[in-house]
This record gives sequence, structure tokens and C-alpha cells, in this order.
Amino acid sequence: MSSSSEVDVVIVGAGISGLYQLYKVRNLGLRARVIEAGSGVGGTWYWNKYPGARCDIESTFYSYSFSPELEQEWIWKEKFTGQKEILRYVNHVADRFDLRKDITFDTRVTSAIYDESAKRWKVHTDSEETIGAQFLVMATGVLSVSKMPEVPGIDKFQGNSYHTAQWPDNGVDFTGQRVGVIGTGSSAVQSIPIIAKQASELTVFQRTPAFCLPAGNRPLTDHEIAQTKANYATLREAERNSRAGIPAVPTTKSAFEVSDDERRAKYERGWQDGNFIHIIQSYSDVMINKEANETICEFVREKIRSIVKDPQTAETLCPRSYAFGTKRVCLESGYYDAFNSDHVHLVDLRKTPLVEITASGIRTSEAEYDLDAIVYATGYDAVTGALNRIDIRGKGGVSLREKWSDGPRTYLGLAIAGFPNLFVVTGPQSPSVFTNMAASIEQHVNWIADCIAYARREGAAEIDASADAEEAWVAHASAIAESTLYMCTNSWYTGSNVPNKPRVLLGYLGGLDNYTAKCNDVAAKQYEGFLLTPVS
Ligand code: NA7
Repeated sequence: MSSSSEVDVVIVGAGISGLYQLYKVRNLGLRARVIEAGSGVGGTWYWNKYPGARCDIESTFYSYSFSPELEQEWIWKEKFTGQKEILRYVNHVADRFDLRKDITFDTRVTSAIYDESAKRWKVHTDSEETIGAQFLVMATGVLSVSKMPEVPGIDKFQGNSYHTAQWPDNGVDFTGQRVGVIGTGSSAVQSIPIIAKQASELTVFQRTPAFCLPAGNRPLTDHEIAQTKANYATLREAERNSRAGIPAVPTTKSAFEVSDDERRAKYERGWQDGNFIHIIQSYSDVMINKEANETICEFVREKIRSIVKDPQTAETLCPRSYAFGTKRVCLESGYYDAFNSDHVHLVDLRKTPLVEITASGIRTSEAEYDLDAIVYATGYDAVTGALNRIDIRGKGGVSLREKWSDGPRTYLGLAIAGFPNLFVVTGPQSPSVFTNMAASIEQHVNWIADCIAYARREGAAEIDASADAEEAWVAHASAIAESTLYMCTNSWYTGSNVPNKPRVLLGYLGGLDNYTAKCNDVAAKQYEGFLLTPVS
């Protein structure tokens, strides 16, 4: 039965972004509804229950900073937190701030249509509800639409198939099974060592090898936990003022201004620390100059050769076709070592491409592999995927899909010209994907809440990014992207993992610090680049 209701703000998604956005708009005294497709809170951490799922940012920084009380009462026990513990934390936050009462679970938003005369959004759900709201915040996440490979026969397989992003709640026991894993990104790198411990035979189908650093995950000592708690304010300040949402000392030195030994020692510290961001930021030119970047690539390749005993397998695992850091670097816990086991095999799909999935397994151009289970660790339609799934129509009935047919266009990654009163958390052309996501999320949500408060204070019915401001931001973001090595690599960062997706860098590379300064400046100048329409 259809129903309708009216609120001030609709928020789509109850992950880390959506929950905090709800908290913030409630504090403005606004009525809000959150619509969430899952049966619980957590977003990415709700869905990604695959074995070994773990955050690649240290727990000290991958958490909310808005509540000092929460920071003090919650204890992160490990250096890098696993999925279950993050989900426990997000559920704790939902309870502690009494957020659940405004969240509707198991419901998808199907369309959002802007009513120009009422200057309000009409949000439709798959449970036939229509919710009217002045503001619409898309907190749909960057890795929330999973992607299967474009290979024939997927439905023919008679064994069990799993995508890492839709893992069964009760887990999977692969004991005694012949398992195939397709993909070698972060999800595969994290799950393979665990699947290898159970499976009788594990075959990994690799198209592009990943650069991996050892996570070096370990329990935090009581002293470390106490130190973090005593210094949270300073740590958070450093986090916010950093390029990637993790405190780091920026350098203006080229990789070639130092000796080979000094350079290696720096990379070694990043390697030992499981800190790929420190390596990416180690020298000023490593992400813009191929030769400088190659010094990191070769450092990692040497490490791979030192871990993986079979020289042929080691070479196949060595990335060569792209620059370090231009695909998300993976943190591994026994990934490379897994290939030292006799029952773990590596298939190089560059040499013997995937032909089809058959009833009994996987066929490449060279061989047929009989399997009991296939794990698809084949990634996501990232950043724009979840937004484009919803039929979003702004002024003049223009659909967001049409507007973005040549690639996403936003102002600050937060607003879209012609789509008034709509905001995006972790949107395209925001720095989120290149940062500690938690730090970016808080910055975005705070800014959006302030902007909504401003519009209401000003008595505006509508606040819309101007086409000029959007144009300038897109040009600025793409000029930075073009000056780096990121655009040379096919990855989800550039949208090139999805057929026919426009090849555009989906994040902003100017740094979270500079980006925050720009956003603050826009706000200080009465939301420069936005057009306000008064209530008529
Ligand atoms: P990723 O990083 O996008 O990895 C997907 C993997 O799947 C990658 O190795 C792909 O190879 C591979 N893939 C995708 N399609 C195919 C086909 N058709 N054939 C063979 N191999 C294929 O996704 P993840 O889930 O691992 O990680 C996503 C993010 O989560 C990660 O970046 C972290 O931020 C956390 P390709 O590289 O395209 O050749």
C-alpha cells in the first residue's frame, strides 16, 4: 500500500556518513528520515562480511571525532580494525545517539524528483512510500554497488558462487573444497589467506597484480590506547590538517634528491608500518613522475621476490603495468606467503584470458579448472554507481544520469548545479577516496549541515550551485588529476573498471587540508558559488 510523509531532510544510506548526517541535522532541530537498503546500519561494513575484511586505515583515525565522550568510552583494540568490530562500533553509535528511530531499513530509494514549484524533493522508495523533503542528502557510499565480471556463463556454474560484497551472514566454510577466486584487489588480498587455510585447492585468477604492503596488524598495548585517548584532540587536529586524513609531515623533496639508501629506508618504514599513504607522500614527485614512482615499484617487487619462493609465481605477482598508488594499495596479512603453499595456484589471466564460467568451474584460453566454489572479488561500480542507480531528476526534469553521461560534474564534490537542495557525501571530485574516509566524511557532513542551517537562516527555499562554480571546480579537479600518474591507470579511481563508464578521476587530489580550506572559504563568503532563492 502506498503512503506519504513530509520531513525536512531525507538522507539516503545509514553507513558512517548517513548516521552522522542524521545526528547533525537533528541537532539543527530538523525532522529527518534515513532510508537504508540493508537490514542494519554500517553501509560498507554491513555488506562486506567476507573473511579477512579489515580497514586499511589505523583505528586511531578511522572513527568519528565529533564526540569526545565517544572517543573516550570506545576502545579500539587492534591497530587495524576488522569488519565485525567496526560494525559493532557503528551499531553502538546508532544506539548511543538514539539514531535508529529515524531510519527505515530494508528499503531502497528508487527515484528522487525535484518539484520546482514547491521547491522540495519527492523521494520514492521500493516500498511505495513517497517522502517529501526540502533537502536530500545522498550518503550512498563509494563502494556500495558491487560488480560482476563481464564473462559468459556465470549463471551456469553448479557450485556455490559468492561476491565478496554480498557475503552470507553466517560465513562460508570452504573446508575440503576446490575454490577459485577471481580478482586480486583488496577484497581478494584480504580473503585469500583465510580461504587458503580451509580449501583443499585454491586457484587465484589474476588479471592485474596489486601492490601490497604487510598490514602488520597487532593488538594495541594498554599504553598505546591510553596515549591515544590522552592525545585525541591533538591527533584529530593533525588528521584534519593533513593531505590524506592521516597525520604526516609533507615534503617538498624529490625522490632523486636523496641517496638510494635514504630513500629505501623511508620506504622500509612505510612497509614495516603498513602505511601506504606515507609511501605515497614520501617524496614530492612520486605520484607525478614515472621514474620517481618506479623507485617504489621496484622496492615492492624486491619484497615480493623475497617472500614468494617460486620465482615464476613471484614474477607473476609483481605489478609492472601501472604506477604504485594509482590503484588502491592493499594491506596484506599472509597474502604473498599463501602462494608458498602447494595447494595455492596462480593463473595469469593476461597470458591465458578468462573465456567462460562453465557448469563445473572456470575455463581460460588454456585450461579448464574444476571448482566447488567461485569467489568473485571483482570490485565495484565506485563513487557514482549508487547515485546513478537512483532516478534523480533536478530542475527542468533533467536526470542526473543524463547530466553525468560524460562523467560526473559537481561543485566541491558536495553539490550539483541544477539539483537544488541536494548534497552528496563523499561525492565525485571530493577528496574522500584518496583519504582516510572517516575524516572526509566528517568534514563533508559538517559542511552540509552548516550549509543547510545557513539556507534556513536566510529564509531560502532553494540553494543551488551555480553552473560557473561547478565548471570551475570540475576544471580545477581535472587539471590536478591530469598532472599526476593516476590518469594513466585503469582502476575504479578512474571508472575504467566498468564498461562504458566515462574515464574520469572520481576523486579530488588537491588534499583534504586544501579542500577543507576551500570549503571553509566558500562558507565564509556566504556560500560563494551558490544561488539562493527566497521563499515566494
Ligand atoms: P578492486 O580493487 O576493484 O579489485 C577488483 C579485482 O577484480 C581486480 O583485481 C580486477 O582486475 C579484478 N577483475 C574485475 N573484473 C575482472 C574480470 N572480468 N576478469 C578478471 N579479473 C577481474 O575491488 P576490491 O573489492 O578488491 O577492493 C575495492 C576497495 O575496497 C579497495 O580499493 C579498498 O579501498 C577497499 P583488474 O585490476 O581490473 O585487472
